[in-house]
Amino acid sequence: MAPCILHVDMDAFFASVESLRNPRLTGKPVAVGSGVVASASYEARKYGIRAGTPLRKARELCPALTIVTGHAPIYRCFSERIFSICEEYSPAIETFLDEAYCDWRGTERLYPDPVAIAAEIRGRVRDEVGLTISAGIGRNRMFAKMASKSIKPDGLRRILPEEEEDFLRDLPVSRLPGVGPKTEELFRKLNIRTVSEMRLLSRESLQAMLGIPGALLHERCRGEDTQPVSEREVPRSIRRETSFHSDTIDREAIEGTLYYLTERAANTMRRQGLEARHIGVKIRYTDSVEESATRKLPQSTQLDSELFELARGILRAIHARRVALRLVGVVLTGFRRDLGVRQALLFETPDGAGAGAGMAGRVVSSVRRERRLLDSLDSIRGRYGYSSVVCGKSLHLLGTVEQDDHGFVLRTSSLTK
Ligand code: DCP
Ligand code: CA
Repeated sequence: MAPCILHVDMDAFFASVESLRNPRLTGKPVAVGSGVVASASYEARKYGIRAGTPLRKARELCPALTIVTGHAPIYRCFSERIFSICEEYSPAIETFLDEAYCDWRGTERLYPDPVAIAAEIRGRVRDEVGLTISAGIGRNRMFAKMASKSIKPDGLRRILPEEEEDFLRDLPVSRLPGVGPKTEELFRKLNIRTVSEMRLLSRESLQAMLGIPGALLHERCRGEDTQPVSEREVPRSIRRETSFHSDTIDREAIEGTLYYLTERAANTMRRQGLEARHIGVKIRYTDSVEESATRKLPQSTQLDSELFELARGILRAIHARRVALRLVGVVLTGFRRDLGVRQALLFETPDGAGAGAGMAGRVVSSVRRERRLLDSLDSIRGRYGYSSVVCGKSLHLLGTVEQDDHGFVLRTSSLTK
């Protein structure tokens, strides 16, 4: 099963929504922002107006420019509608402000032609929401994102594995995700302009130049990408859901699946160095009735146990009818970068008493212990496949649900990544 990632990105997002709300703006130069431009219509970009351009400068560049103050809650409604269309085709999806990554690995039988599905999603977004999006398909997140960026606006492009090298070789370094203006300038001083020139630098020298992002760039200029595309990207949500092999009312099976999905979502979250504040659960009954609810954790966490405890509470509260379930799903939201525990771990001494252990005592050290356990689980799973360790409530799935290297073979197969 070759990985297949779809990246969708809304075109001139804020500006396009404003044109939709006020059709007199359609086709005109429009900028949304206060102080500086946050989003510029493609017509405004012809005048050199970009995100970050001070509004005063933008007015000079284009006296006919219409400037609109932003309406964040309205933009959120639009992106949610677009994401929910994407979700119909892709059970594993990570969303950001106006972009989403859909992991299609394992959906080959369902969708043999990814380009046709991406075209269908684009068509539905245009017809049902009224906005244009650009879509890119690739073997990993980086290629998917570069594909969509390269075909903007209102485009669709797939980069096949055999086309990757031609795509990358002569690409200016600035087009590689993770290379901003400052990094580009550094490379220019070294006379490095293209991706293949960047490959001449060893991992060590890239790391010495740029720190951790240097190691990422060492991968990316070779077409590999094991990390989130850019530091700026903190997902809005990470969701994992699946239908059951057959509709079920068996509590062990349902909670076992919920545990497994929670673990998978949390594993993805930890790989991105994040912790979540909210967790939501969704169920769908045999008769297609859906229920969902979200709850807030007392504090952000990365721990499977804390997330699952709350998720199970939500499940028990919303699964009120004695009717079999067809689907269960979990969603993590309210992310922030994981600083606390990581810092505590850094200062830890071998006997387990770290900086601050005296103050917060037992709680901190048990959080640390679980976090350390999860770190080793994550790394074993990274190396030997997800199924190398089965824990917690997922044990209930053993023997009833088939497993492969990627994990339990769920009915919605793209989840088994
Ligand atoms: N945004 C912002 N400030 C920035 C950059 C972006 O507030 N410096 C907001 C406004 C954008 C939205 O985020 O509409 C998405 O950012 P993009 O970089 O994707 O820009 P657009 O969607 O506007 O344009 P594009 O068609 O290039 O994706
Ligand atoms: Ca965009």
